[in-house]
Amino acid sequence: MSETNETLSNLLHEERRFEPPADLAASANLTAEAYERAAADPEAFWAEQAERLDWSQKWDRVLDWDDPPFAKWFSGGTLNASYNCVDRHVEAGRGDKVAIHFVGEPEGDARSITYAELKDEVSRAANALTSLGVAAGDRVAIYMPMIPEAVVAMLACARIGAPHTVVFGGFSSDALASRLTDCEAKVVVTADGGYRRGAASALKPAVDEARTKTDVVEKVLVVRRTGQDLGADGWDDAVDVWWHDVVDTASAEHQPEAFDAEHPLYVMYTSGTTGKPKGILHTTGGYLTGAAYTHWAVFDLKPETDVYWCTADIGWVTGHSYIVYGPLANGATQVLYEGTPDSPERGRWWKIIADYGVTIFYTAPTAIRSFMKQGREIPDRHDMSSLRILGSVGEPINPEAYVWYRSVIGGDRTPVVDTWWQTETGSIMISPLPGVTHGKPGSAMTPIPGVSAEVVDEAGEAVPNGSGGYLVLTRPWPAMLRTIWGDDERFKDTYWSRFESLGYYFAGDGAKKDEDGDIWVLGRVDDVMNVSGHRLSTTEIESALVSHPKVAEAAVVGASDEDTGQAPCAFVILRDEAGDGGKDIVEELRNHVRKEIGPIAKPRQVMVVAELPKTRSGKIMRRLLRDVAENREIGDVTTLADSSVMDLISQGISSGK
Ligand code: 6R9
Repeated sequence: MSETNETLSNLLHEERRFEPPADLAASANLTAEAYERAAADPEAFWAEQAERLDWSQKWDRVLDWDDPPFAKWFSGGTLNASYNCVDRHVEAGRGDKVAIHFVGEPEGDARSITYAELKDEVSRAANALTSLGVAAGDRVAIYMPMIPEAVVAMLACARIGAPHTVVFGGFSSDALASRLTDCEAKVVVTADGGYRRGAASALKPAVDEARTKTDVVEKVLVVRRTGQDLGADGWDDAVDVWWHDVVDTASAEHQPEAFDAEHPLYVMYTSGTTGKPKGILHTTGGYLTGAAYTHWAVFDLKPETDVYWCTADIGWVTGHSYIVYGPLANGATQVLYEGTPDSPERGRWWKIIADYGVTIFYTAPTAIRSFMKQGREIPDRHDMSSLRILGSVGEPINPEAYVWYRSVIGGDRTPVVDTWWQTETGSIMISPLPGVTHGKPGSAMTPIPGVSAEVVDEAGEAVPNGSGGYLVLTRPWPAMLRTIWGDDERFKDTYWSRFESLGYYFAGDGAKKDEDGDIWVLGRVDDVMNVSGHRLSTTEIESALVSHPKVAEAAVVGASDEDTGQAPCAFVILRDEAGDGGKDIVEELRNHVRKEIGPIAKPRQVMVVAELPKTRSGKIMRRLLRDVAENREIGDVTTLADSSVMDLISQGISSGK
C-alpha cells in the first residue's frame, strides 16, 4: 500500500470545504437524524425504504443471512419491477408526466416519452418477447445504442421475469459472444446501429459475428435506428426479426406477474482479476429498494420539479441503477442522450442542460477532466442556472476536477456528491448527502444511512483515522450481488474469503480515513484497472494479446494517465518466428486488442521487450512494469529494446520503488 500512502499524503493537504446550501438543507429528503436511526436498527431502516415500492405480497422477513454469504432480502415478498417503474405512476394519475426526454445525437432528433407512453411500449415489447418464446427465467441479451428502446427492452424483460444482460455497445463481437455463451442468452435485442460522433455506427454485424461463435441464440430482435444497409448477408430470416414488425403490432395490454423478491433481475458482466468476466447477479426486491432509495436520498430527488440526467451508458451498472431502475421507480423525469459529449460541437452537453433545465447532473471524473482541458469558455456560453446538484462516479475525483466541476458547471452553488459504489454493490454505498454533509473535494465522505463500511488492515481491524487500508462493507445491504452467475465458489472466493471470519465484503479498493474519519477511496488493490471509469482486467488484455500469432508472452499494467485516470500499457515478448514483428507491430497489437475486447481496452502503449521481470516463482512483477510505464513520456518511442527496459526496471529496484 506504499503507493496508496503517497497519494494520500498529497490529498490530505486538501482543506477546502463547502457547506450545503441553506435552502437545500432546509428541504432535504434525508436529514442527519437518518444516520442514527439506520445505525440503531438497519433492518427496520431498510424495511422502511422497501415501502417505497409497491409489493403484491409483503415480505415475511427483511434479511435472511442464515447461509452467508448468500443473502435473501424481503423473503416471501413478491413484486414486479416493471410495474414499479411504469404502471404505478400511471395508476396514480401521473401518466402525462414525461419519463424520458430522449435526445438523439443528430441535432433535432429528439422526443419526449410520458409514463403512459412508456407503459404501452413496455407492454408491447413484453408481449413481443413472449411471442418470440421468452419465458420467465430465460436470459435476454441487450446490445444497443442509447435509445429509448434499450430502456424499454430492459423493462420488458423485467416485466416477464426474464433476466437481462446488457452488453455495452462498444464491446466487440468476441466479448459479446463470451457473455452470450456464459449466460446462455436465448434472444438478443439490438439495433442496426447508433449515432456516434456524427456518423452511423453499425451494431448488428457484431451480433451476426457473435452468432458464429455461439449457438445459444434463437432470435435477434432488431430496432431500426439508423436505417443503414445491413448488406446481403446481414439478415437471417430464420433468426432476425424487426422490432417494428413485432413490437409495434403487439397489444399494449400486458398484465405484469408478481415475482419473488429474490427472482433474478439481471446479470451484468464486469472485469475481475482473471481473464473471464464475472456475471454479477442482481435480484428484484432488494436491488430495486436500494436503487430507488439511494437515487432519492443522494440526489435529493424531488420528482415533481427535478429534471435529472445521468450521462452513463446503459451498458454499465450506473445506467442500470441510475438511468433505468432508480429514477423510473421514483417517477422522475430524465434526459437520455444517445451521443458523445462533443458532437456536433464541444458544448453539446451544456446545451442539453440549458435546453431541458436539468437540475441534477451525474457524470464521471474522466469527462470532467476532458472539459477542464478545453477551458471554461465553452460551458460559460450556456445558462446552466437550473442545476442544483452534481454527482460524480466511477473513479476517484481529484480535488482540482471537483472544484472546477462545482465552480464552472455548478456556478459555485451546487453540492458535488462523490458516490462510491460498484457493479457488485448495485447501489451507492458511500457518498455525501447534499443537504446534510459538507463537501470535501476528493472524499466520498461516509457511508449513507443504512450502509456500514470500514477501512481495515490485513487482519480486518478498523484502521485509526489518518491511516489507509482496505475498504470493506461490514453488513449485508439489499442491493448486494447475490452470486456470480454459475459460479458460487468464485463469488465466495473473490468477495468473502479475505475477511471470512468477520463476514466482511471485500471491495477490492484501497482507501484511507482522514483525521475526521471521512473516507478517501484511492483505487483498486488488485489486478483490475480503471480506464475512464470503466473496469478492465489486466489478465483479460493479456489474454487478448497472446491470442495474436506473433505474441509469445504479455504483461499489462494500468499506468496513471492524466485524461483517463489509468491507461493500459502492455509489454510483449514476440515469438521467435515473428522476428522484430515488422514496423507496424505496435499498431497491429493495439488494434488487435481493440478488436478482441473493444476500443476502451486498446493499450496506450505497447512495448516490445525481450524479457519480462519475474519473481523466482515466475510471477510477473507488474509493480516494476508500472514504474516503467509511468516514468515514460506519453508519445515517446513505444518500442523498447530489452536492455533499456531492464535498465529502467533495475533503476526502479535500486531506487527502492
Ligand atoms: C459504479 C461503478 C467500480 C470501481 C470501484 C472503484 C471505482 C467507483 C468511485 C470509485 C473512487 C468513486 N470507483 N466510484 N473510486 N471514488 N466515487 O463505477 O461500478 O464499473 O463496477 O466500478 O470503480 O475502484 O471498485 P464499476
